[in-house]
Amino acid sequence: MEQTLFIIKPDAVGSKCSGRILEMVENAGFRIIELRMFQFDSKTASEFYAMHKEKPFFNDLLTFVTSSKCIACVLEKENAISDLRTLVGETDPSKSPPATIRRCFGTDIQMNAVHASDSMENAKREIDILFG
Ligand code: FUP
Repeated sequence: MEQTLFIIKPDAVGSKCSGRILEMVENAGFRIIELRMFQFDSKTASEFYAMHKEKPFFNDLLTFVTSSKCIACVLEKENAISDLRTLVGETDPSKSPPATIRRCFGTDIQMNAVHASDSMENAKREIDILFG
């Protein structure tokens, strides 16, 4: 069964939306097979977001994701990676379709509530960083 990595980011944990977000995930057919609350340190966040390290938003992104606790889950489902990206929506919450997690709980392109792996390769890499 396909697995993907899902993170509820500091904005959504801080605004007490974690329960409602996990309810949406389970109602969409995903099984939570691992779950942990953690806080990114700079080194782990840099490794996790390494593909963005030349981007202008990289430093702000690191400051945000390391600011307080996150909840990370390994989710399992057939077609988990693609189906979770659909449930999550676009990077910018205001451009996300209604009933997507980011449209419901995101604030802006940085504080967009959640992370979902975008490929099988990244799912494996990200699960290894946070659960390996
Ligand atoms: P996504 O796959 O939708 O999470 O988006 P990206 O991989 O493109 O970006 C990863 C994270 O970088 C986003 F969740 C938020 C942050 N980001 C910004 O802060 N500003 C931007 O312009 C783009 C992304």
